[in-house]
Amino acid sequence: MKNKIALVTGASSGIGWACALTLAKMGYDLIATGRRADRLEELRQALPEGVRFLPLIFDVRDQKEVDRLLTNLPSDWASIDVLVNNAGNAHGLDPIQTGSVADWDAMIDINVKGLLYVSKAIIPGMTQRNSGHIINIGSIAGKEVYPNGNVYCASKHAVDALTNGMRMDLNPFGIKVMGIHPGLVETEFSLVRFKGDSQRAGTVYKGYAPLLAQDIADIVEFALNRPPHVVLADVVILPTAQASATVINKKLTP
Ligand code: NDP
Ligand code: 8X3
Repeated sequence: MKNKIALVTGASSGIGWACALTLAKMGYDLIATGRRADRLEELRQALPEGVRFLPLIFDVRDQKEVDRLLTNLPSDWASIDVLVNNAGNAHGLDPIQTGSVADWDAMIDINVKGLLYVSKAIIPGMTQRNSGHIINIGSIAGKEVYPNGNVYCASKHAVDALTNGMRMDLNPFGIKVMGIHPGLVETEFSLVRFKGDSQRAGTVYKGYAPLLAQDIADIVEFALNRPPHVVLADVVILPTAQASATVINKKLTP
């Protein structure tokens, strides 16, 4: 029997990488996307032997390119069973009065519009087949707002709203739609947020045990292993040391 096919956006790093690897280990054929081709080649090397793998290099902001690549997949890749909308980042951590328009554009264009562009290309195949599972990676920042998080939080609130809206609209087709909303996960996220300042990025994860990207991939695996009548609609996952977006116990040693 033909393997199922999973597409993970932002698989070149962090949560997306861990999800991609986990899906491959679960036996899915894997489409992995990102802008960094070299990283996707590294991912290929890390996959179990024999996994069918299709790396696609594009910026999720480029709607024409997203559409061109994802609606013209080779026929043996076109029936996507699982879509993990993960690509995204925070850009900056500034009060609204001094925030950068370029950062705002990046977060809205990548985290919100990019997710929509990818979904728009993939959903028609799922509705045609009356099956599929969409997993949107939101954030605790999509459930709460924190100081200086303004536009990042808004973008992740949008992801939360879109996830719920997708679940409603796709309900007649039996398509499962899930949101996963992590707290602090140690990835390249803070390095991107602080524009390559590794010292500042490192402090975010000091003094407590943050989540690992694999913790999120484990939720994906659990969700996909539920029987057909069950969807995990909404999961918030935090490090034990984190009680909310702003309450983090940095004295709680693991
Ligand atoms: P990373 O920076 O490690 O990974 C981000 C991924 O997104 C990379 O693979 C990157 O690929 C991809 N990406 C970013 N911008 C674009 C773009 N314009 N076009 C295509 N791909 C893009 O961070 P995380 O793994 O932590 O982040 C993954 C998701 O998890 C994000 O949506 C983030 O908001 C969310 N999240 C993260 C948390 C954390 O604490 N780390 C907590 C809650 C949610 P490339 O650069 O190769 O394009
Ligand atoms: C990433 C988690 O708290 O840095 O979405 O916004 S947080």
